[in-house]
Amino acid sequence: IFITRKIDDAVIDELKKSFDVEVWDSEDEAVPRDVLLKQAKESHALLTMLSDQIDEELLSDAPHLKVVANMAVGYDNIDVEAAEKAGVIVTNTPDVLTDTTADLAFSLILATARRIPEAADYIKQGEWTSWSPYLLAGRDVHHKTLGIVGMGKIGQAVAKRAAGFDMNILYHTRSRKTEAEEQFGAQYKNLSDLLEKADFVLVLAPLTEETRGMIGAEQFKKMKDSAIFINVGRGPVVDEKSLVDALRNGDIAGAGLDVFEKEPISKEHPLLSMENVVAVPHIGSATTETRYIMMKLAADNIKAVLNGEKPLTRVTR
Ligand code: 8YV
Repeated sequence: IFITRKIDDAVIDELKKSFDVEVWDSEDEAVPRDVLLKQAKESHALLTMLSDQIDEELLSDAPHLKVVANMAVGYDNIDVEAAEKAGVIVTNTPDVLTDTTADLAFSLILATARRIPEAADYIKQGEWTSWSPYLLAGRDVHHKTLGIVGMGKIGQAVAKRAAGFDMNILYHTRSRKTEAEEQFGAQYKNLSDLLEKADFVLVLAPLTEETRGMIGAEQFKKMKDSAIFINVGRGPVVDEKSLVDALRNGDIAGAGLDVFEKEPISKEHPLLSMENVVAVPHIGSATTETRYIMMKLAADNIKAVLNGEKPLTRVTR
């Protein structure tokens, strides 16, 4: 088994009881491509991260490979069709990160609307020397309209949170989610209607051929100029240049971003110097509790496949 990042020792030790395990011994540096290719050639299983590209080139020269266990719910880094052809099982980590990621999405809504990072900075810089009525005045979240684009499990968990804030919830997704309609009063809308009506537009869609570039100049133009745009799905679902333009032109009021077209985003990127942007480095599922459960689930998937059992959370097309 090759693990492409240093993960929790307890998870590694558990695997070591039954298998030969090698770990790319870095917490913050992705495994270099040549090392990954070499390991794929020799391994029966790979425990991978979003930063590892599992493509045709790798899969065509991995004669022993049986399973790729991605430590993420998304798997846009993996060519699932090529894996299927190569007889390699792909697994992901759904469900275990749903609430954690929904918490982060809602935090970004609140942080952006109430200008929390700006306000925290203001006080730490010693700028709070007097009071004024509109000092760091933000926008209300409660009773506003939230439009969720991509209503999977995380979207529905955000809807639950939004209902607690008395928000009006709209959603757009591939198939109707009647449970969310019944439980949280969410209303299904076509994308255009949702964009026109929402005070907060939250993108949670996965990256697929259909969703790539789904939110661009035309979509930002449809949003209210008071709208706050949040992306906790995947960067390339949004045309980032159009997002920058929309923020510069005042087509929208602000943005809260956990994901970017290119990650890590460069320090010079215009989004990072905008006052009305709250940016965080893809930390949707990053709590110690949830990351441990994700590692464990990825390892358990590998264990199952190598023991000839059914994986717990297999990705199917
Ligand atoms: C990951 C994610 O943070 O699960 C996903 O699809 O985007 C995140 O949970 C992460 O990048 C770990 O690979």
